[in-house]
Formats: sequence, C-alpha cells, structure tokens
Amino acid sequence: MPGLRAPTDYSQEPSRHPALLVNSKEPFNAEPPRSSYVTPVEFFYKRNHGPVPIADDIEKCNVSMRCLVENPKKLYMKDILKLPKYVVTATLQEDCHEQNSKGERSRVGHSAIGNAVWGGARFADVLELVRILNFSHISQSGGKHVEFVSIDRCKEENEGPCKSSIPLSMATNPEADVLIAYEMNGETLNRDHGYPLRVIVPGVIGARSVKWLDSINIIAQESQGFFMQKDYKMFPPSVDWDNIDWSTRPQMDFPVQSAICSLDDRNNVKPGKVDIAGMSSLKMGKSFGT
Ligand SMILES: Nc1nc2c(c(=O)[nH]1)N[C@H]1C(S)=C(S)[C@@H](COP(=O)(O)O)O[C@H]1N2
Ligand SMILES: [Mo]
Repeated sequence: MPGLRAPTDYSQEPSRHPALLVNSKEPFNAEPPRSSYVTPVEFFYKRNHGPVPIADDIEKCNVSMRCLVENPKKLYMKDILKLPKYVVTATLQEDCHEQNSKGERSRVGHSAIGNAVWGGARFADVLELVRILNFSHISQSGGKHVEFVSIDRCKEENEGPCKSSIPLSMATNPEADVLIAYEMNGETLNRDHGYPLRVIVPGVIGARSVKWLDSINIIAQESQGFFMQKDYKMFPPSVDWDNIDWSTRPQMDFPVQSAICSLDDRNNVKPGKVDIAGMSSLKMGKSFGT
C-alpha cells in the first residue's frame, strides 16, 4: 500500500510499557498486567508476527477491495472517515492454545486477552460501497468470504502478509459489529495495534482481526493463508504433530475464558469474608465483566 511500509527488521519498533509480560521480543508478543475493565492501550496484549509497519503518508494510504466484486475500489482514509462511526466495546483474545513451531505454548501470565473501545466504520457499510448489501451470504459474482490482507511480513507466511477471512454473512451483518477500526479507547490506533487501519471481529479469535490492513478480497472459499489453514485450529488431545490433519475447519469461536484477578496468586488472607474480583468473556466477545 502506498504510504505504509513493512520493515524487514526490528530496528524501528515502537516503544512499549515495561509492565508488559514479554513472551517474545522479535516479533513482539506480550501479555497484559492486570488492569481495569477497559484495558489501557499501553497494557493491552500485543501479538505480532513480524516487524511493525510504518505509515509515512496517511493521505496516500488506501485499502483495495477486489476479487469477486463487480466494481473493485480503493478506499482512502477519507472515504472511511466519511462513513458513520461506530464505537464498540469488544474483547480481543489470542487463540487459547497458540503454540510455537515446537508445539510449546507461549504463555507467561493470565492470558493474552484485553477489552477495548474500538472506533471505526462498520464492515457492512464498507461492503455496501462495492454494492454488497447487508445480510448477504453470497455476492453477485459468487463471493462467500471476506479475506483481510495486511502489509506486514510474517515469518509463518515466508515474509508475506497475514491473511484471514470471515464469512460474508458475518461481514455484512450490521449487528455483528465487524469494524474497520481507526481508534482504540478514544485515541488514534497506535502502531502496535494496527495503525492506520485494522479489522475488529467481535467474538472471534484475535487472529481474524487483521492489523495494518492493505486489501480486502471477496473470495469463494476461506482464505488459504497460513493462519487460516495451518494454525489456529482446535484439536482433541489425541492429535499430535505426527497425525495432525490440517483440513479441518478454521477456528473462529472465542474460547470461553475466565480468571480471578484479585486476590493475587500469593495473597495471604485472614479467616472471614474476602472480596474476590474476576473476569469472564463470553461467546459474542462483547461482554467482559468483573
Ligand atoms: N497484520 C497482522 N494482523 C494481526 C496479527 C499479525 O501478526 N499481523 N496478529 C493477530 C493475532 S494472532 C492476534 S491475537 C491479534 C492481536 O491484536 P493486538 O496485538 O492488537 O492485541 O491481532 C491479529 N492480527
Ligand atoms: Mo492470536
């Protein structure tokens, strides 16, 4: 995308809060310390698969919409800002068992989970710009899935972009609140979280909320990207790296998550009444209570 570039090394990474629990420095992968109901941006978990892209010229940045659409279109920032703005409080969480190539879970703290107030345009409105109507299951040219393609260079994609898709029926459903977001907690999205534009898919694993969005493809089948086909899938315990069958359905559902946030793991308590606070996240990803 003109105006946005993907560095090949980690020399131009943004600065990060020292309280983050770091799993990996390059690419940067960190979990939040315990905080509040709405996770402050600096504490929000960060999950990158390559160096963080740099936007040099925001006016030139655009997202191309193509493939099975009758009228391919380039969407500039100003076009997206013209659409009605929606503000959605949604939980984002990593797939519950993200693993590295050795099959080890990358987890040091509670979990890579956070709740933020995302601001942006609704995908259902964006798709209407290419004449795909709300509540469509299939576009006129036979598109059934919406693929999001980023600009960053991911190791798993052999230095190519991150790709994921969601069904067209979800993207065109205004009530699903799928966003093309430019704000997080009332501030302009920062570099780690996808500046200038990212997707937010409430209630679906974080991997589908593609950051540093470069293009949107309307396609007949699910995205063939690594993160859809060769990662982020749920298997029963009998499956191991030798007998794994990758042809199963990509994981979309939000794993139910709950945690006790206070007391802390090592608190001593006196006999009697104690207050305990915690959180749980539900299927739709829009509620996250304490
Ligand atoms: N372009 C791009 N989008 C991406 C990723 C990435 O590495 N590159 N990581 C995904 C994963 S696995 C998760 S869990 C979320 C994390 O979003 P966050 O870093 O804003 O918390 O972004 C998703 N979108
Ligand atoms: Mo993730």
